[in-house]
Amino acid sequence: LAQKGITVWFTGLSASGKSTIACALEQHLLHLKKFTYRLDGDNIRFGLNKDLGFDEQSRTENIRRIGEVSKLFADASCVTLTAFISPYIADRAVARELHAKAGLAFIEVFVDAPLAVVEQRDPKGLYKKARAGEIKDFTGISAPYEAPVSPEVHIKTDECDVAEAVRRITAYLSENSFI
Ligand code: GGZ
Repeated sequence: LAQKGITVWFTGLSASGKSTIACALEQHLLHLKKFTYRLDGDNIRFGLNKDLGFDEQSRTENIRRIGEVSKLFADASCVTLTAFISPYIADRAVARELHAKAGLAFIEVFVDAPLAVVEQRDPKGLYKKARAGEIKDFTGISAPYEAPVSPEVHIKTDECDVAEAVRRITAYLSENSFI
């Protein structure tokens, strides 16, 4: 019997490492010959969701659509990886509920890096701009980030490198027979 699809839902601040870990996990899964696909800002915010900004309503709609799309991919037997800040608990709960109703597993991975650390990294200079008031509604600075209360996997990126993060997520998935 073919294995069911799942969604591995990454959440965390900008520059926390969501995309990096999701990319590395995708490579690992491809190596294992798994059908996998990664949804991120590059293929969603520049396409399907290019009409959306970063105010609270737009983020909720962003996450609602990503929840629907990831459910469809999972329904098509895909190991679907999503890498979006997804700052609101309620919005992530909607995505989770959508999967539950379809009988599909939803694995929330909290990519947990302290604000001081991501602000220090600031790979695109966005935190600096947000502090200067040049970007409004910036997560962690002028917009909220609601951390998950009981994520399936909790990665503290200042204590765990990318390879270790991939091992931890993969271990969770195989221990629960999701891959
Ligand atoms: C947060 C912003 C903002 C604001 C632009 N707040 O580090 P990045 O650049 O590449 O990733 C961030 C990305 C966040 O988009 P998401 O779709 O993941 O956000 S959400 O789930 O909250 O809808 C950042 C960039 O877009 N960016 N403006 N104001 N991040």
